[in-house]
Amino acid sequence: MNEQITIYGSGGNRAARVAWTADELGLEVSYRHYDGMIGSDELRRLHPQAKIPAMQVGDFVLFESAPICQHLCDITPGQRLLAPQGAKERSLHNQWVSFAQSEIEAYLWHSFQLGRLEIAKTETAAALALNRQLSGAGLDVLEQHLTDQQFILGEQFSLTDIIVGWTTNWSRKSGLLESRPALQSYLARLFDRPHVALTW
Ligand SMILES: N[C@@H](CCC(=O)N[C@@H](CS)C(=O)NCC(=O)O)C(=O)O
Repeated sequence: MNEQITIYGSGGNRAARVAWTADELGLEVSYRHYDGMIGSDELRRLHPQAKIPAMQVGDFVLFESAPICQHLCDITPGQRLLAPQGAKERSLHNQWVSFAQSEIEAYLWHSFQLGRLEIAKTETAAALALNRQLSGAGLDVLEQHLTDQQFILGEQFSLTDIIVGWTTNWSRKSGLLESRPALQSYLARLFDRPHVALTW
């Protein structure tokens, strides 16, 4: 691979998914991040909402953390993180990524946004409680799924764990894993990996 891969964003946010994927793949990428980058005109040229992460390779631009990670796997010969297009495992990967983002992460994100509002906590309490309940229902599915297997797709670590693991870790930070021991053990396994980019 001869074209420089530039990732916009770094740290424990969703850019961590991309950094972790690149490290697992042994890919050399460069990172661009500075105070004020989110929302900037420079970033808006890559991402219509000027959010992170985004990726640029020559004149090819991609945003959304999961597709960026998937692209990095797809362009890496011999990689073992993600099954090829058309394989059943690839569709299962898509299923769990979609599930984690829509049934768990969306509610965590909404609660985070409510926390940013300058209105009294009492005014957001009902919405926060509903978000806890709905994200909890998604987490219960993951908890059950991981009761008798090590990783999301079975016994082998995969890209699915990088993406869903990030959501699981945010759930932990949001106090949602206290009664979910299988997910706590799952996170411990992820934190044991040498390239882990999740933050405690
Ligand atoms: N679904 C997007 C979410 C992107 C996103 O919301 N990124 C956050 C950082 S984790 C961001 O840039 N937020 C800026 C803001 O909220 O103003 C992805 O997975 O990449």
